[in-house]
Amino acid sequence: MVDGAWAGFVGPSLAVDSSDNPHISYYHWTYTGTDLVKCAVWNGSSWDFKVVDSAAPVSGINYDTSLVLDSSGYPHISYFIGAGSLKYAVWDGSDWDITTVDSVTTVNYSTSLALDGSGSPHIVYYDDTNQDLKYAAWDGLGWVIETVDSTGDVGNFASIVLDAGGNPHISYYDATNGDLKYAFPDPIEEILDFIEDSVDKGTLVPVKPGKPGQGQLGALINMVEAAGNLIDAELFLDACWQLQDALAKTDGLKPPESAPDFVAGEAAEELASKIQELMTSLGCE
Ligand SMILES: [Ca+2]
Ligand SMILES: [Ca+2]
Repeated sequence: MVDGAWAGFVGPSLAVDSSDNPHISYYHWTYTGTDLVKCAVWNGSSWDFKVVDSAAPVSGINYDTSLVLDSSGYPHISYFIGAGSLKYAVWDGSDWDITTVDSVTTVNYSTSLALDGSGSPHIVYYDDTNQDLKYAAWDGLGWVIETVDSTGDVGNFASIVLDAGGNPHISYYDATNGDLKYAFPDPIEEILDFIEDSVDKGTLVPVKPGKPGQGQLGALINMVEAAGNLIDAELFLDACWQLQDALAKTDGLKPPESAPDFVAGEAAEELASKIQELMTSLGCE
């Protein structure tokens, strides 16, 4: 037994360090009005207990913790506090650094945490006000929060892993349809969204004025969509040719090195680098 004394235990999460010692995060319900988020570590002969957060009131409404160890073996934990805050705690060697990830909505039930190659946290959780699946990532300055799925009651019991490129892959439950679902970022959709947003903001504009310019913008969008269809059909070499074509229209280079560009503006360079990144991930020559 790890911990006891009439405590209720909810939302445990387990990780094992490089010495094969287990670390477990969990809620310790005391039924005295001061409930605890704790982290227990096996030191080789007994359990060490650390209180992560003692501001977890109201036994029973906070549900889940998620624990990951970083390359130094320090625990990172996502968990819920009270009726409306998703928190993220990191052990820095002497103390817990705690930040609030999302406090706008009531968030309850489940969370899952992963660390990317640079040690930055990526967290998925269920927003039970809107019954949505949400995803928060630390970008070095703050939390970038996205709603991954919002159709019906979706997002509970989510689990996240990051692939080698740092992209999130998420499994979760769709309670409206009783389905298990899987979400991952679609780079084609991201590029198309980026084009649409940039055109709306005026940071991406057709090089040619009037109808010819609109036609070229449409052609560029068609190239990206066609590449997406070829990727779906696993015709990666053909997708590479399509993307190469799209890149030549956005790369800021002119003949003889490259085709004339269809679009310009301050977002053009970023668009080109997004296309280039996708080509790299597909292994295009
Ligand atoms: Ca919803
Ligand atoms: Ca060009």
